[in-house]
Amino acid sequence: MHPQSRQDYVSVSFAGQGNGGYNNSKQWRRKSCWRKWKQLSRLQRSLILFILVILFICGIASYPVFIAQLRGITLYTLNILLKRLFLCNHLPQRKLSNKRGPPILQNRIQKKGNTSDTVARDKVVDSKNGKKETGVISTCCVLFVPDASRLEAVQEAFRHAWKGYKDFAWGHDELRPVSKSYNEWFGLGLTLIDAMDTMWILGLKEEFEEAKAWVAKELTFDKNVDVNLFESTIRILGGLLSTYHLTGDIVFLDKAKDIGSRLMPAFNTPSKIPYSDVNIGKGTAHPPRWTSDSTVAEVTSIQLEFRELSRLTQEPLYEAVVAEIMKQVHKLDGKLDGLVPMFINTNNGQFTHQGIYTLGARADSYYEYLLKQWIQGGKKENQLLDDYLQAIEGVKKNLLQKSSPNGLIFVGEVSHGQFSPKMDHLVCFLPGTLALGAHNGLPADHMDLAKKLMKTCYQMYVQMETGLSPEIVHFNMHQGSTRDIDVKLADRHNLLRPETVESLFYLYRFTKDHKYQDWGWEILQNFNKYTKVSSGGYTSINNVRDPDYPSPKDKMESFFLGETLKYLYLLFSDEPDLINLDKYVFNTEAHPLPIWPSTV
Ligand code: DMJ
Repeated sequence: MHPQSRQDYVSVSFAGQGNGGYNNSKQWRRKSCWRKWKQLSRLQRSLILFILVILFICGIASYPVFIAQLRGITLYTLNILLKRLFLCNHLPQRKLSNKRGPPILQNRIQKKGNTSDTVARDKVVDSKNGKKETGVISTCCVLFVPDASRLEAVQEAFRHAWKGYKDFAWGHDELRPVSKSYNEWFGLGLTLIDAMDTMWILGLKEEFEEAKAWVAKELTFDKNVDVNLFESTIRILGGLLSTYHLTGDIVFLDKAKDIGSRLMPAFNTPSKIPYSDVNIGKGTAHPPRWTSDSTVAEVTSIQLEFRELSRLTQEPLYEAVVAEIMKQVHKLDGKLDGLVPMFINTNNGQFTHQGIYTLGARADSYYEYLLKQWIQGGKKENQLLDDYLQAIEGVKKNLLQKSSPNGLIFVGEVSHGQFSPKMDHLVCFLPGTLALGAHNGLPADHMDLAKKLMKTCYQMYVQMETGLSPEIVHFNMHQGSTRDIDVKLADRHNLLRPETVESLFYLYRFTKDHKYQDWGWEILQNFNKYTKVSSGGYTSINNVRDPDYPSPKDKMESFFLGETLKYLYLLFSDEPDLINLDKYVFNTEAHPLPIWPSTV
């Protein structure tokens, strides 16, 4: 702990002191109070002031009209004041004034600040040569003042995204916000279904009702279309099941049963490892045209949804087909200390293209679903837990490294025995998953690692000119590097992905460390700054390194509404029962499914 410096105190003065002349008892009492106050120790005075300020805030917070007028500015100012008064031991290192506040304040502050950056970020300024170097600064321990404006900012972002979808892409899969049109992938209203439970969680009743009416009246799966088994399971089946659980409305369960049964032909393969694609109208399935392989993450990340469908329908077949995959993968040769290759053959059930091990694309959610199935089933399925624990040891042994110069811990890849310091943004699901495991009784060092990786994922945003992460980064490991993170030209895009804010949500839930909320707040502001399209919607961008022209890709992925905004809202909420993590487990598309009640 650093001693508090003088500048961290606010001097309080009282009018009328020492004027003398009055001698009534009121005066005397006032003087005697003042004498008593002065006799108190500094700590006692601070404590009393602290309590008074808290009472003041509670008073304001319970007065809705007042709060509505002062929201954003008052709470922000009080927050800073409180932090300065009591808890900011690292304050001198950190430019608090550049970090927080509603946009209106943020703009003012940035104009005053000495940085030309348009985005608030943690930077170390080397005062000797005046050069800016990016680095990691310990974050100030903050006192949290409930900030309703952050929750409202997420609702506002959702409404803006929804407006674009409603105006230009209603009932279609994805919004193309720049061209004010839409993109069809499966032709099943993907964005709308993915977003239903988000609207419910955000309390957007009107929007929810109009979407529900569409599901009830317009949504049909009786269509001659090829859908990807994994994507339609996590987004459509998962979305319908979770919305059913949150609302109790049977229409969602009926639709879930319908799509679930139409996906079943995918499992009719020689090996029982499912094909990637199903025609839900014809009842046929097939692998991609160029191969008979399926992706390992895809076939091992449909289990939460099919298991839940079995539980709800009392039809064991759904669970049986996905359990068979886990059983086979558990026994397969070709793993590296519990780490799996990226492809599996649907004819012989063996891993193919062996030798590449990653926690990124094509393998990521295999690890996530080992842990989450174990949690969903009441922590009884030891094989799933063993595979998860072994895999995390495999990550530590083979994939974990430190960057130079700032020593960021990152998860790289192994390709045919060679380590590559490449990390996908997708890997940023891992801090959250590790934290969830630790919360469920797994080793405490999983939480330590979660925190380190969380910092790295945040740095993947902070160190970019837009404050938004690219799709893939490469870490520098050699001594003498001047920066930790490099981005290749082809990897500079941002698809509005959720993984970092997802992990921030878990880390905040379990640690209550407000820096995670502040990090998420910065990210939301940068999404607003660089990806918001004025006529409605948000767009993926091609270049996170060019704040002047991030180059819109003209596509709003359904997971921006299904996951990114949902996790941001939950991150800013201090209500542990808003999706209680001891009662629900999120599927890999952020759709909460119930943890099964114990039958013992
Ligand atoms: C989502 O569809 C899911 O989170 C999936 O697990 C990974 N890819 C996207 C989001 O990035």
